[in-house]
Amino acid sequence: MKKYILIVVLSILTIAGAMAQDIKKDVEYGQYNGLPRQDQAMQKWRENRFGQFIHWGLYAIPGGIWEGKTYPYASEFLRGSAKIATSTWDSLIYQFDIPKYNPKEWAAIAKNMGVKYVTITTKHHEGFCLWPSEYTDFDIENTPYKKDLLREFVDAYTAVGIDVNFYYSVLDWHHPDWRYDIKSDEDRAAFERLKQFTKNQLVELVTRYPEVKGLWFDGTWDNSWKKSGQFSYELEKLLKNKRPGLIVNSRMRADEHGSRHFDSNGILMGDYESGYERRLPNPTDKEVLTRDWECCMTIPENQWGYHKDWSISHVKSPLELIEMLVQCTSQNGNFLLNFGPMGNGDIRPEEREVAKEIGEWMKVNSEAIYGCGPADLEKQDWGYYTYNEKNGKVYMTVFNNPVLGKYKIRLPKSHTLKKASLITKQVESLEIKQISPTDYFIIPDKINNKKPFVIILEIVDRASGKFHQKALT
Ligand code: FHN
Repeated sequence: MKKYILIVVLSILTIAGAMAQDIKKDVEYGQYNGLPRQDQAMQKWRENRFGQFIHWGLYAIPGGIWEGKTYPYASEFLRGSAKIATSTWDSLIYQFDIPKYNPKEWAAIAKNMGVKYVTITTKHHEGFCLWPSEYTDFDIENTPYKKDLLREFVDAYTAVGIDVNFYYSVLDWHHPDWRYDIKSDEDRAAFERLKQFTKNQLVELVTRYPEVKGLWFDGTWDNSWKKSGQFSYELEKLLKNKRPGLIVNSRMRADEHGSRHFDSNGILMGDYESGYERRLPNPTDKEVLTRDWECCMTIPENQWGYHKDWSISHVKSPLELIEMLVQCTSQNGNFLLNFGPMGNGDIRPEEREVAKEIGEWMKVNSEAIYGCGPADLEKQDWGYYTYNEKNGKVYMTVFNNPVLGKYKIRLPKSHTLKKASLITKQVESLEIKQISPTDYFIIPDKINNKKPFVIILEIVDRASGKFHQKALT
């Protein structure tokens, strides 16, 4: 008898649990424009695939070292790691002389690396503004440099055809009205002022620099911002009205219940997901294919701003970074690779080298990246498939060489592999052997593969003879 009672109770609990999952919360201040966005600006963002992130601020001056001591934690957090008083930190503004700052050279380095967009920190958590802001004195105008470095930056990158986006930290260690939480009327009043300041600065940015394509929000994880769901919704609306086509990341938003990135019903907010920081999805994760997303990545372990000592953590090689870029593309994501310019305005030699090597690879293989996305084919161990919807071609970028010396491809039965060729010799065909109704080997002749390389596949539907179409499987 007891057993039956237990079964009945468990069944009731299971049904109740399932019903609870179906219950939707009312969300008024969630997703603003409906996803996925298909307008031209968003399509361009998607096709770009590869971007450069730039973290530059006062933290570049000490570069992770304070009074002779090296602090291994992220250099842009040195103020906290070394327990430096706000007034001491803020006085670094008088040392922000940047004799080596050459935005045209920065843009040339980025262009040669193959990026199509850049995202620069206009204001990081320390509160220092790279542009002359009407709303604070803690800005470029009060440095020895004085000039609007952001204008020079926007002009240089725009001139070489790289889309410019602005990173903006809502969290502000300099501003007296910043609150981590709102626990009193005084907090509420202060944070209202901070919200007004934030709004003013953002409107100022999109007005002063009409070239800006997107805003990349950060420092939005504290309770104070999570309690500002309606405000961030209205801010998104205001900014998008001022600058049609503007693209914002999911970090900008919380809904009115305090849920970040995704609203209380699991719907993405902003225009793309920006939660992949220094990590990538599992390469076989299909869930990410359903949305736009971006991974931002550091070259060392966790340094965004300039740190003088890169020996304290693993520094990723260009090949590791290329693999991340390809993986992102294969899973419908963009890859944003970070650079931390030095306190004098120069780009450190290690970053120049990374940019050069990635650029050399991109010059040969970027056809497998730009405008590409997932291929809907079963992932194989040699690397990643990417697919260009416009030309119908599938690209396989090989990172791991099988000891068999041949690369396995698995297609749906409805399709057949018509041709395989190296991206570098597209007129010549590689040998193909079909080994089952679905499986093929591509047998390379001689491939000089010290670097990842790309094979282009022409896959056709047996019935129509047409190129590979999305949603094959
Ligand atoms: O704390 C920051 C960090 O310095 C850096 O700006 C990254 C970039 O995604 N965002 C924050 C941590 O999430």
